[in-house]
Amino acid sequence: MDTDDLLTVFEKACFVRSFEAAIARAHDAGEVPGLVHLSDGAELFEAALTATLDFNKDQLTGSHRSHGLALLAGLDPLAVAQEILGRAGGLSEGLGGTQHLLAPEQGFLGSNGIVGAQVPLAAGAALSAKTQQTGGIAVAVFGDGAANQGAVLETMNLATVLNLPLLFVVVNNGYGQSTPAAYASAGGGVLARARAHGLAADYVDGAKLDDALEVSRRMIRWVRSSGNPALLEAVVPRLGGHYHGDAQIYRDGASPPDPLERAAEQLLTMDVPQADLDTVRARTRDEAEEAVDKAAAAPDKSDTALRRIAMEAAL
Ligand SMILES: Cc1ncc(C[n+]2csc(CCOP(=O)(O)OP(=O)(O)O)c2C)c(N)n1
Repeated sequence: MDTDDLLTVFEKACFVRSFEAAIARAHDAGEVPGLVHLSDGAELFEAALTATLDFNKDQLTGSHRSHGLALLAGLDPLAVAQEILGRAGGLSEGLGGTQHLLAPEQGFLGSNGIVGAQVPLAAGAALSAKTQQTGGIAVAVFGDGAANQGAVLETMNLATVLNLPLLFVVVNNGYGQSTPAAYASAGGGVLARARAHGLAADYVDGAKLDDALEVSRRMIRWVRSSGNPALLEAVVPRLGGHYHGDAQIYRDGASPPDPLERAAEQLLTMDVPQADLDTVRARTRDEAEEAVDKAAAAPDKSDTALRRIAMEAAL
């Protein structure tokens, strides 16, 4: 595996981690309407997955936990931050917010607050790519909880029946909110269910840098060349709560290893100097913080602000 490719994935994942840390601080300061769901632990896998996509012709959809995917699709971090903070200049002028990030013209068909709803939308994009022969594919990223949704299972069926170039990606972080994945899923797990629907299906340890990149590449290339659907289950740790501020009383004290730390260790063994890793971390932190600070300075367009204006007008 090429060291530069792995380092690029590491850098993108570090950027997402720093960006969301800055979003969490903005949330603590009361700058973000609603709850924010951070991708702590999934950044590395999601950076590897998206590295192989071509956002000129592919379309990506994600769940309520998709700040990282929006950034990794190449959207302007300032516009993403402005959207999350409900500010002018956001992707949807601040009216969508954290769970409704959207830029289909840039290959990001959107994140979605309805668990599982992004999956049939991706099937539509895959059908469009197939019909118009663009060579593009669609990728739907969703959680282990969403894997139990009827719409997701129906989409597996439809994708096989229609031979859609659609990659289902289950980011299994072990929990659906506070419910352990193992408790909530019947039928031998999501891989068995996918195969029962006729999909090619594979698993990857999403906390391992080289595996994450290699398996993502293989699956994406296969979907693109065959035009058929497939499912990839990536197991990742959920390093934080379901949402930022979740007290997590349903979890025991053991904290899983951080994939970014593991990736840094691997890169060191590949003779990447410690100083380079430090530079990557510092650069991504500065860039991420600059975007979120700038966003906070933009005019508030969220419905919190609109409600406040309406209430003031009524007084
Ligand atoms: C249709 C629907 N049902 C329930 C909810 C409430 N809800 C929000 S996130 C969530 C858990 C989703 O778990 P998972 O799909 O594993 O994603 P994760 O949060 O772990 O990323 C639930 C039940 C919702 N938003 N939409």
